[in-house]
Amino acid sequence: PAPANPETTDAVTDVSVAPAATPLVGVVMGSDSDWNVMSDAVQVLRDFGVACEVDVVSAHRTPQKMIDYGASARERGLKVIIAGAGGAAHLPGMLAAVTTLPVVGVPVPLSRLDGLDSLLSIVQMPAGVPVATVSIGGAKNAGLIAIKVLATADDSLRIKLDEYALELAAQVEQKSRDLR
Ligand code: RP5
Repeated sequence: PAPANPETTDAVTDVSVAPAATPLVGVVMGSDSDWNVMSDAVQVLRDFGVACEVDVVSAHRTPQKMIDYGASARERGLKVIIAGAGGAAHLPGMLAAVTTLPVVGVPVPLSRLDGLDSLLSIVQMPAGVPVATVSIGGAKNAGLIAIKVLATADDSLRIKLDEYALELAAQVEQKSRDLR
């Protein structure tokens, strides 16, 4: 069974999604088994206070749901879609084919081939149908890309991103001091 709502499933109790606000980012994955990777995207969105929706949408097992999801995403108010899948990972590309929203693809590593199959399936899109592909398992960066897209029209998010960058730099400096 798919974790359509992360607040209601045991596997995802460590991440909650603000239910009240209109979701700006759709986080979808090909299987509930992708959640361990994709929860990183939801976590960073939550950390920045960005409302998102989470669903399992399979290009192969629920193709009509996938098309409906992509085709309705903009009118439902989403600004960015983050799509993760593993193996023959067609979900991000197929969503990109049916929406004008930016799609960020997350290659999910499976036990065989270590995610290289997922990466190549997602990154090798034909010209005209782009998917912004992050690294294998890079769901956190997918969330940050979505936040950066939203920040182009939201100064409060831009300020949070500036603070985030400062914090990253401070962490590096602290680790450097610890080494010395
Ligand atoms: C892909 O197949 C999913 O994105 C998942 O990464 C992979 C395996 O799915 P399960 O067999 O675990 O449901 O479509």
